[in-house]
Amino acid sequence: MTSPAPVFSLLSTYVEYSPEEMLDRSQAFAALMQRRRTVRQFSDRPVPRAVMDACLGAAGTAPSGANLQPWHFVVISDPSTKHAIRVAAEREEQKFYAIAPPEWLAALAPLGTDAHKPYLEQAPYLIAIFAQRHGTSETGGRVPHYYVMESVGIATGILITAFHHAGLVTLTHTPNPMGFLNRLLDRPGSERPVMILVVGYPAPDARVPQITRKPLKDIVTYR
Ligand code: IYR
Repeated sequence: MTSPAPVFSLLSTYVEYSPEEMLDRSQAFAALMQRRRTVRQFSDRPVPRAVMDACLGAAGTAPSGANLQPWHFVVISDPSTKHAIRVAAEREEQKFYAIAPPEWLAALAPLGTDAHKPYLEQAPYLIAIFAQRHGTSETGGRVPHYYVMESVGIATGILITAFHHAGLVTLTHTPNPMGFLNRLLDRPGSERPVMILVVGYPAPDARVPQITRKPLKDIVTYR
């Protein structure tokens, strides 16, 4: 198999900051991220489609295995599709909460979650995130993908960050199992549903659990 020679151009998009500015920027960004909270009570206020496009465009810049970009985002605003997703997700979640191991339920207890998922209908947008296990060539053949879950995880992290930066809130929701998303959203079996990202404004009275983040010393080792 012959591969085309790589084509390079000069790195023209890089911007260097002075050490002071670099410190300012990194600290301001860390402070911005410290304000991010996962929210489970959403307003039904609409969110402009152009904001969705911009945040999804940011997610699409994620690095990926061999730059094959093995992700697909289905953005759902249609009320009947949201309703169908809520019904299917709550059905799975009722089973999950009934049979989940006690230690799993104990770990979840501080978050106050249950099988009731009204936000799946209240929030203006749900994004079903799919990982493409393989791609398809123009002739219908299978194109292998590499580091699929890592790539989709990075893209999802950028997406969550982009929404937070834009002034919206998100919830990473993972009904288990999620195969119903392929059926409801007409996605092929080669795509694995990874999660539903719920996006919108918080409800005016939204409450979040009092939880803490590990300090740097517990998550970082310099050597
Ligand atoms: N998927 C369920 C349970 C759940 C599991 C974990 I791990 C969480 O961090 C949160 C919830 C639900 O969405 O309720």
